[in-house]
Amino acid sequence: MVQLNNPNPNNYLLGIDLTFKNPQIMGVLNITPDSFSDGGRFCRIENAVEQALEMVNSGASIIDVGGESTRPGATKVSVDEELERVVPVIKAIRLVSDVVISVDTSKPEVMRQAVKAGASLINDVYALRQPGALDMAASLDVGVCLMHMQKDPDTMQNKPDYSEIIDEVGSFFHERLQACQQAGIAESNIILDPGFGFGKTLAHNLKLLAQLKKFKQYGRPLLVGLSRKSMWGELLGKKVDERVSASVISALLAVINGAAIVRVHDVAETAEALTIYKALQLAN
Ligand code: 7PJ
Repeated sequence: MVQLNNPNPNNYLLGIDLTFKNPQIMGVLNITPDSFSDGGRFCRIENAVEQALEMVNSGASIIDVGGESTRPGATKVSVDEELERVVPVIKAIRLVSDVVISVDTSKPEVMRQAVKAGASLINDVYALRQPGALDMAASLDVGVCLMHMQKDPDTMQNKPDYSEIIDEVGSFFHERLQACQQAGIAESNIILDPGFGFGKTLAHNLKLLAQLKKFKQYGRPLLVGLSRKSMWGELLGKKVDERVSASVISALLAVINGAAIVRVHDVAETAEALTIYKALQLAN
């Protein structure tokens, strides 16, 4: 695997200590027309804020606001539509809470307006590979999560193929860290994510989780999203609404294996698991 010469020991980002000793919960807030009751625009925003506050009260320190689904086959959303979905919600959350707000987007203009509205982390499943994204992230000077994905959301689950997945994801991190450095993005702003389910088979996902610690050599906090993913459907034969246990158990395993942040839907349940984990660490 490619080694970085100077892994940056500074893991204090977004006002949070992002070491494995202090694992953080990122709560998922999807803003799509069908994700909230159909009571018009204001009702949608109010609903989203309520859901965000509930996640904060349950133990989330980051809320990830997303307006475009990245699931295979999901319809694409225009810049204007995505802006209309996420910007009012980010503004409204910012008015009532100082929680860290992350924007799940790959579009430079959405990054710009989301940060202006109060977001301080860009969560980009394309790892700033879309035109203009690197320069935009550099100019905004906020946190950036670089996620690994093989191919794109429409093609990624069509025979994912690696000669050595740990090496290939590691090389990708190395390449993106260099691209960020060249664009002028501070290394201390960067979080890395192996991208579970994004161009990976069940076997690939399991290997990444089992060997997650290897990615700590890059010296950056690791973010992991395993919540409700189809890999649990495949392994356990569970439908999406029956994957809470799998999600909580795998979030805990990810933290034990070095994740600094877990991106989850079931915040309260995950917080219980992490509270037990932290209590055990203190007792040791
Ligand atoms: C991830 C994500 C993930 C990061 C999604 C889903 C699919 N962002 N956005 N990592 N997954 N950073 O939640 O099932 O794993 S959307």
